[in-house]
Amino acid sequence: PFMLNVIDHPTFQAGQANTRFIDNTPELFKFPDDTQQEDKMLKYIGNTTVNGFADVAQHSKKYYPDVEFKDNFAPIDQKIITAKDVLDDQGVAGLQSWLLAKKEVLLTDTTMRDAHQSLFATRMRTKDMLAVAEASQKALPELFSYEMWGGATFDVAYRFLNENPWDRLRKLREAMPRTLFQMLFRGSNAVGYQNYPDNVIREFILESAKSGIDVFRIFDSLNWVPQMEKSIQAVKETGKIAEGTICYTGDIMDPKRKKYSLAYYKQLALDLQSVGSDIIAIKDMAGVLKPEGAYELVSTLKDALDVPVHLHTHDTTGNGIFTYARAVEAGVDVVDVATSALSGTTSQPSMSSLYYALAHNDRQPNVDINNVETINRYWQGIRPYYQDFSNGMTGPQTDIYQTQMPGGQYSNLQQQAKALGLGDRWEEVKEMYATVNDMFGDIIKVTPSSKVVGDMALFMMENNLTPDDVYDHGEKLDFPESVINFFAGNIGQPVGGFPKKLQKIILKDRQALTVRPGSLAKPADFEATKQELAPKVGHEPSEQEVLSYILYPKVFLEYQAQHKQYGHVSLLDTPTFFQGMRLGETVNVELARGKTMIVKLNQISEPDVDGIRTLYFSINGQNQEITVKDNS
Ligand code: 3PY
Ligand code: ZN
Repeated sequence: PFMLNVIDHPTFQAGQANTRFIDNTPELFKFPDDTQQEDKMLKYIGNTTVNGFADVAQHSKKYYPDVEFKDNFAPIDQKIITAKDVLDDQGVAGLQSWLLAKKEVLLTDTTMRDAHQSLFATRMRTKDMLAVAEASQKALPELFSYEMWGGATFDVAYRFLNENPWDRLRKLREAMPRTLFQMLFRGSNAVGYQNYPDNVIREFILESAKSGIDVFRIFDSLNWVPQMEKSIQAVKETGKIAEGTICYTGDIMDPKRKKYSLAYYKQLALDLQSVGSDIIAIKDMAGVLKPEGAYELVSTLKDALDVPVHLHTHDTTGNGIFTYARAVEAGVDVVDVATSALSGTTSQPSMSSLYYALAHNDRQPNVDINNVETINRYWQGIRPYYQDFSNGMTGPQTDIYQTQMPGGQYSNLQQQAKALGLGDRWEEVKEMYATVNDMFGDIIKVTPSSKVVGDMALFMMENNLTPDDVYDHGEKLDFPESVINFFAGNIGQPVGGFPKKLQKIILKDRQALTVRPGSLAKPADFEATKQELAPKVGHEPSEQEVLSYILYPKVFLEYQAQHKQYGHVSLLDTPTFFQGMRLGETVNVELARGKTMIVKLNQISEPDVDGIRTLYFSINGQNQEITVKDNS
């Protein structure tokens, strides 16, 4: 097949194109690389059509939104100074003063990161973000920032979406140059689930800053300041914003729960400020911060700190807006919200709900609510694309106050449970999660410590173990790797130390660390890694590729192999990417500006004796067959 490049052609643009046009204009078909690209794309479509996509049901009809989104927004008014303008022109101190002087509460939009991580297992594709990126910047220039990178998006992009996360950052940056971009960074665990050497943490931050991140929300899964300090220092080298983070758990208003008290959080915030945080974030990852608790905590921090305070919650219990309203009264500077269609339950509270909740309040956010609604209609249109990954939560879950499971973990752990055949025992999994937390001594639960608790809960369920079984016969059990690592001190020291008895059972004869793991880790040798990687990828690896390989060697190489085989599948529309094609259907793939591949699926043969099916396509009107092994 060959590539049709008619859109840019002068004859076509002059409206004189007819069927003869193609025959008379052979120069349009000379794109040797495109042939390869097309073949790869067809292979992907064919394979997905025949064998489906992991965790996606075979739907007889594909869903597309009724109306295509059009960006009709005017350019940003000249009078408006965005937060990004302030940071770029006046630096971090300028931005801090600008924030502190604002009367209204500012907003971070988490739609492109935490919202989809928390609602549908982080599966949102770059294509669906890019379609609305430029419009969002024009529609909502008053927002503080967009959280659109980090957390689980990094590995999920490679692992499940066949996408390069660095490309996502670059493309969004191009589309939204006047918007602060924010990422979630797990301190010494970077965007992974384990500790990395200090020089890897530093390089990752430098490269992310260079590629477009402005605000680094840095947390540690055990609230251990030494684990955040190196990251904060690295951010300071870049002139970007270091948001040191306290992860909230427990209930400061409950006098019986002494471990995580108001005094504890206040001291933690002061410590984070003294190691260089430019903003302090309160990260209520499970959504257990109750309204009065929010009022007390924010009031206390606003009194104690010199830097702005940024609050993050999840709406799992249905109380998110109330919590924010009380935090706003207490003087919080910024809060995290998501577009309505991707808000609520395990995600953030809705941007437009908060806007209306604060009507007649002098701190009501300054946004154009009609624009908020217009952008939301886009997201409403595409949300059904991801239905198969959704956690199925249809209303508030107040049992979260007991289980304390982070919103960002909920749908991911559910997928893990399903994969182990425990899908229909989800309620029990949640109870076991709370039981394991008690066994571990009531720890802060957020990635990766939350994953340790989740892994242990699944392990106990799978093996029908009670806590007593673990205490009585633990020496005979092969505990999950992550659990052993946790008790060995490899992700840090929990508040109040490890429960000694359980630690002994899990570690057996192994010694536990009591110091910061990064202080012992051998620095990565970037040059040697580059040499090692080059033959594996077949080219000289970029800085970004070296970092990705260090963080996720296996995942990264698998992505490379997939990419070699299937090419730029991130260009496919999302329904086709997840569901392939239906007989008789036509799909357009825009390979580059004005270069569209028009794919029609005409027929699929029965499998032959080896299970091979032949798929008959036409590509831009030319017939083409491919064969696919049917794995069913
Ligand atoms: C992450 O680390 O990915 C989180 O969202 C934690 O809440
Ligand atoms: Zn979150």
